[in-house]
Amino acid sequence: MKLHVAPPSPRAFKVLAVARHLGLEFELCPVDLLNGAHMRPEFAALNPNKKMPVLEDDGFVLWESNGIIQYLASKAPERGLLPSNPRARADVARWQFWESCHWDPACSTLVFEHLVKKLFGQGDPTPEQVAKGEESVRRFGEVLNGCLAGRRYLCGDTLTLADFSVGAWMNYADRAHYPVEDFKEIRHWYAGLMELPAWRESIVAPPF
Ligand SMILES: N[C@@H](CCC(=O)N[C@@H](CS)C(=O)NCC(=O)O)C(=O)O
Repeated sequence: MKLHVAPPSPRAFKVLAVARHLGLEFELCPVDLLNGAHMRPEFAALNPNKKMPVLEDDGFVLWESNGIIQYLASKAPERGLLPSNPRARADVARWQFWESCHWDPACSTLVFEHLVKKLFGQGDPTPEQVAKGEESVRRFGEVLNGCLAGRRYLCGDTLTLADFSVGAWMNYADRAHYPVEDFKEIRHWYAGLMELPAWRESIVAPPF
């Protein structure tokens, strides 16, 4: 199995962390976004969106990070990252959709403004964009913080894909200045995720 990833990205992180947590064997194929490797025809043939991450498994090609981690989880169903009980499974799916629709756009706005722009030589953060990102992180962070109250993990007592999808963005909370200092439940939950060996192993020093 090949994982085409740019490891500093949270979207790559969740894929790598889930694969490692499950002990799956894979070949890490780095995608050099800085040098436009994702724009080359051979990469576009794998993902016409010209975006990483992409999984290749014996002729099967899959893109979209949340889709990829669902596929990885299905290789080790006994580990419970994607429960089979319909309600528990729907709860995990709910948080993964929430991450794609709300949390990713909120956090990635701040990651882009504070970190990525510098890396690509695109100038200083744009104040209006920073304000927009902060407002969204506050709005959706409040939801996340409230739902985490009294829970060890996002969907209850058991670690699931929801924690990987949503938690991946927290790796940049300090560096990208997310306004989450007052969200104690989020901080506490994230500290627990950081104790997972696969989580720590998948955090790489960002190139910025
Ligand atoms: N929804 C996609 C987003 C993938 C994505 O935006 N990847 C970025 C890097 S974090 C990328 O490859 N960007 C290159 C580009 O858009 O040119 C996922 O979760 O897999």
